[in-house]
Amino acid sequence: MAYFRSIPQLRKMLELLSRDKRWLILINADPDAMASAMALKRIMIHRVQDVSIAKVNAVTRPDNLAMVRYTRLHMERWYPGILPHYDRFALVDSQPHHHPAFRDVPFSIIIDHHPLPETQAQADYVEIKPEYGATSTLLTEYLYNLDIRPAKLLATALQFGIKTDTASFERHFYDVDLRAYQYLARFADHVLLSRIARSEFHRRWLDLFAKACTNMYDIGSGQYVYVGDVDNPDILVILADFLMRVYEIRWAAVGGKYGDTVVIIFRGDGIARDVGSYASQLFSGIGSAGGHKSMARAEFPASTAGGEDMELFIWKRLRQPLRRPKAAREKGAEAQGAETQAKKGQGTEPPLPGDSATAAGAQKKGHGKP
Ligand SMILES: [Mn+2]
Repeated sequence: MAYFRSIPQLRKMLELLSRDKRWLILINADPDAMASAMALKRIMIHRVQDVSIAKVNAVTRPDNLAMVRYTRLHMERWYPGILPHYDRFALVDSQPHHHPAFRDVPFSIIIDHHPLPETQAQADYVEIKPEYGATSTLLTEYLYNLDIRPAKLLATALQFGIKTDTASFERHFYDVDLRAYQYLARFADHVLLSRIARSEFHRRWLDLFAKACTNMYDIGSGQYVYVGDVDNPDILVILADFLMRVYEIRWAAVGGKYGDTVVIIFRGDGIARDVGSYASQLFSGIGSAGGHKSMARAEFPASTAGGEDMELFIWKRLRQPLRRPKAAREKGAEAQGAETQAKKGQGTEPPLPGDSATAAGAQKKGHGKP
């Protein structure tokens, strides 16, 4: 049984490749785009005079940087004057309307899996398959159809492309993505793949991890931490996700200041507390806040605290009494504990780390009372 569909129209793509032409593959660099570009370059390399890859964005995520480093991927940086250095252009994992830099490029090849726009892009060879979870899946089919056995680094890159775009097969994936992933496993380096996928943090973030781990305050069944100034609010998401990997932590609120804005990221198991309604009840009055049961975010101007210590300002707010949903009233759920604590806690300082037993005690006493 063949692994993949046969693609007779691929011949049309090969006809576009000639030995006297210099090709540039343009991408908006993410793992799927980078792996797809590597695969297309592999298809082109012995058929054209020269082929390069150029990215229109900077790669900053540590796992993506790890992919670039370990697969020894060389990419040019796009600049307005780059086009005259090449004769032909290809676009993978994007369509011309996705980025201003792509708009006026006369593409010969476009291969993508994002939804189709109303007017489809024009090129000599276009294949856009929204029913694929990753462009890497498409390119794996191309390699298979062309009898090109992917080398170790290319196979690993393609696997990482599929893994990323399908969130490790937790969303938007199809049979063909699984088949491609499975096929690539024969050629890929599993140790390298997990090294890339697990390169999740930058070294400069470790100070914030240290701060987060040593400055946590118990709030009912959850944890609150404020890390101060951050150069990108994404680190707050990473910290909150990290805390949720600790068995004892049922929900977490991680706050930080980004410029003049205070951002608080909420993460939870979706059971102990609906963090979406929690965030929205406590913070929508002073900024924007909301989310769903297990993920939420609040943002407000730092000036709202009126000069009060921000860590304390947020802590007080997190302990304010909540309007309790009916279901929670019936169950005598956590909101009650929070109310009891808030009354007791008024005017007091946040408990020091290690002082958590007191808060937990208050929480326990709160349970079961009418
Ligand atoms: Mn993609």
